Amino acid sequence: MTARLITIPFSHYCEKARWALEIAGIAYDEDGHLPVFHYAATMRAGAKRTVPALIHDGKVIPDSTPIIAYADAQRPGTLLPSDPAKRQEALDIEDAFDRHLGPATRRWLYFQVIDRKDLDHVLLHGIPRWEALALRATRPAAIAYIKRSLKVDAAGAERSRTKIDEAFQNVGAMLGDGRRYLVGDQFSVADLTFAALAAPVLLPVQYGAPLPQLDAFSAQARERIETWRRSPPGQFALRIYADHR
Ligand SMILES: N[C@@H](CCC(=O)N[C@@H](CS)C(=O)NCC(=O)O)C(=O)O
Repeated sequence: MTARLITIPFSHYCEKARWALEIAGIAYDEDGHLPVFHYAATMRAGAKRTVPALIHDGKVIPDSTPIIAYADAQRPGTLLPSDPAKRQEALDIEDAFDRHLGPATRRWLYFQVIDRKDLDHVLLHGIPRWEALALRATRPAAIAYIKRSLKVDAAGAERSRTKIDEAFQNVGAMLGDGRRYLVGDQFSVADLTFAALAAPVLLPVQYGAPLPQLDAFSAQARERIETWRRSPPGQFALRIYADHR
């Protein structure tokens, strides 16, 4: 039966899940919502507050990490290495990106674009029409809530920039030996997670939902994005997108 993936369409954790389901060949319908509006869908499904959440064959699978494990179980070896040591290494790398890189790229991007009404097409893609209409009235309160809860301010964006640089340095060090993939000699959850969670600052064209275009950013932010894109880890993530998305 077709699965249902509850998302905030532009969310990079949701991108992780979409990508994994597509690689594993699990057919799904995306049930996209605006931030905060998504609570009704996740609560109703009995998932956590956060998205993505997958509903399939009567099972509720919250969080991108179990969703990836679930996807791999349908087609073993496509996302998780079959060798136990390599599998653990890939899962540890995924966990580190989930905890550090994901929040940092999200906050950095939000800081650049959250007040930009001209970028509403990014927010409004793939959500119910009533939520788009409701956003007109709730926008100031919703933006204030996101800024407060995710610490979206200049100091937070600068801390996030440092964290992104650190994650890129770590990946750069791993790639220094000439490897083509982060773990072993084939694509795994580690590569997918790095590419998806770095996507908000690399803007790959293959991303599974609209992202702002490079020319929508300030000159300073554009320069940052171009620096990240040119770096070996940025090039690596863009290649992973081009070859595997
Ligand atoms: N560990 C979770 C993190 C997901 C996450 O942070 N999702 C955000 C959207 S990017 C969310 O649902 N935030 C709503 C909230 O925290 O209330 C995963 O990997 O799925």
